[in-house]
Amino acid sequence: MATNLTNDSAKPLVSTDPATNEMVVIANDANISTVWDRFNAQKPQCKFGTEGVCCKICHMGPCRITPKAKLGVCGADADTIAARNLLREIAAGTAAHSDHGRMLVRTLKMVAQGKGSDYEIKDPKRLHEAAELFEIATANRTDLEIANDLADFFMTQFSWSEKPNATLKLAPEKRQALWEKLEIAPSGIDSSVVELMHRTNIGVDHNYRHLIMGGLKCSLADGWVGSTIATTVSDILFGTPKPIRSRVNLGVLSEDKVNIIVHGHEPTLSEMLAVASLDEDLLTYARSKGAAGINVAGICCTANEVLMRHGMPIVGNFLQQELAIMTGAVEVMVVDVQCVMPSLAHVSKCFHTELVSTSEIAQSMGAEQMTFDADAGYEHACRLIRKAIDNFERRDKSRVHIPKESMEVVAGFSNEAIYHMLGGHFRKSFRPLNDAIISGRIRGVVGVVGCTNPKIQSDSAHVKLTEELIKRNVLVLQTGCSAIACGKVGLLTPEAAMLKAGDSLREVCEAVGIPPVLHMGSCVDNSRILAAATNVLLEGGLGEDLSDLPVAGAAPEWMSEKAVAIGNYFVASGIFVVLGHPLYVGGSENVNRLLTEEMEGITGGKFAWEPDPVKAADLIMEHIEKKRDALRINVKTERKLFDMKERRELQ
Ligand code: NFS
Repeated sequence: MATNLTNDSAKPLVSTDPATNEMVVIANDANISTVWDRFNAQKPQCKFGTEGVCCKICHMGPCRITPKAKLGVCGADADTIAARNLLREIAAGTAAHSDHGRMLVRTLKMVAQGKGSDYEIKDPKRLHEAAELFEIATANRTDLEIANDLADFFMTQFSWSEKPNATLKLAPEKRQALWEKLEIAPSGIDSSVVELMHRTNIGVDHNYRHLIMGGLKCSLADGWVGSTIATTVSDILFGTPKPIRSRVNLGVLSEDKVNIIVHGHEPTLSEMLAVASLDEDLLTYARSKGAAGINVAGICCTANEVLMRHGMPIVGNFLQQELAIMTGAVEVMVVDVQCVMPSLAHVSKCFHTELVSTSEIAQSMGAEQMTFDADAGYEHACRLIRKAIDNFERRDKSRVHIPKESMEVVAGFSNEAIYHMLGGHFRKSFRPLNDAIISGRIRGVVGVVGCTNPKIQSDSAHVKLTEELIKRNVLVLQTGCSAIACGKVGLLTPEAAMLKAGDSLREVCEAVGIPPVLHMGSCVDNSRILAAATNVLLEGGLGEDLSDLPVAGAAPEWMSEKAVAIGNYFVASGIFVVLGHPLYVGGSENVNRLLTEEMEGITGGKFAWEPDPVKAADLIMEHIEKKRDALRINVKTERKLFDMKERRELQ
């Protein structure tokens, strides 16, 4: 039952995206509840939870810290409780990204063993580069032999080892040394997650500082290990992304084609669906049922994966998943893991949409379970498409309502693609970018990433912050739902973004041939942002460690535990991170101070909480200019105003 709906004129709009707002009205009229209704029904949200001082780690509780009861039953204070709660979020986020990575390694292994014949090594160059990096023999060996060893090697990165994780060596040497000195270099992904679960158990680690450092260690196992592995293996199996054009927003759904939405995170099945949607037999079958074709489009990070590699359109970001079904034009929604709302089953029952759950570890009540078998990936994809075609006849045309909005985007800026665009095709080089940063034409580089969240007007902060940054001559790197938000307003078309960029950023972008906002992929692809920062550093002239760089990260509308892990691995990597709303640590002054102030003296990175995107941009610029000053690249030159004669001479 829909209650307290927004989008009547008296209430603020739920989003800055007109397509989203339009669909919320449709939901209201149809009396179908949305994420915003449920959010309103939850108000006021629990203050103890928000402040991180509710503890239910043991069954003497639950305990809540108040001015009257400053200790939990066991004696834990607000610092211990807030830190422990944060660590458990980091563990969950790390587990999610890394298990996604593990699934991909399993697929790589399968391919290497000659099973899963529908998959192949799409990017042998990336395979060889990765193998050489990790000292796997390549000479006189087939790609499959190399892939087999690489898969085995990646698998070893999950369990505990006496040595730090091998992929940490992708970080700058000085950073690796700092991690070792701080004793936060992880030595296994699974073991790091287990260690956090152990340390936060009743009666184990009680020192909030020690706990937080433990959290950073686990987060590094996410960013520099699990997510890095996920990105690398995806590139090897499915191809390293190159710039590609497509469209984004609900308007990409088709009135006359069979619409199939892929939603979730693992690209293994969606890759096959993208390929199978071009199958002539299936297209003929679709036509025989009165459809004009087959339209596969995505939501959340699966969308980013198939966008970057196949140019498949994106239906929307996290908060648009229910609305997509409410268009009445979706035959099948295929879901796997992460960011899939349990409410989808209910919404799909109100329409003809079939919700199909495909992961062996994730089921939805009310969804049909068709567990994906990568060994027969293509056949599985064909079965799903046939199911969608059969369902097309059940579509009630009178209930179809597809908003017209869809925007052109260019995505697919992997580091390899950026190298290529910077002219470093023959010699890998980030030189033009570094020169632009050193000369001040580009002030710095900022990753704007993360989710959408009903606590914030959807898309508004992503778009505003990105616009503010490019206006101030900052190059923006994007992933996840943030990239989708900016895509919807045209910020991912180089042409439109150029118009909004500051003069000197625009000139550089035009000269080197990159747009001012670069879509780098899904959320596990935040590992690409770490790699980009490392590439800039290695190119020289901008310091010796990531913490020296004029860079920052921001997640203005985040909501997931995965975002918590990401924020922490950026901070552990020496990067300043601005979140649009705080982590659940406000109830502990000490933990809050450690994360937002003292951490800068420890890792070189720290957090700030700032809901106002313009103020967030101010904070980021202040940080960037501080770093530029420290690098002594902020040589102040008198600004000279030229008269016409001088201008002509210049030209
Ligand atoms: Ni990231 Fe990608 Fe989106 Fe947030 Fe969810 S889809 S993994 S967690 S909501 S950005």
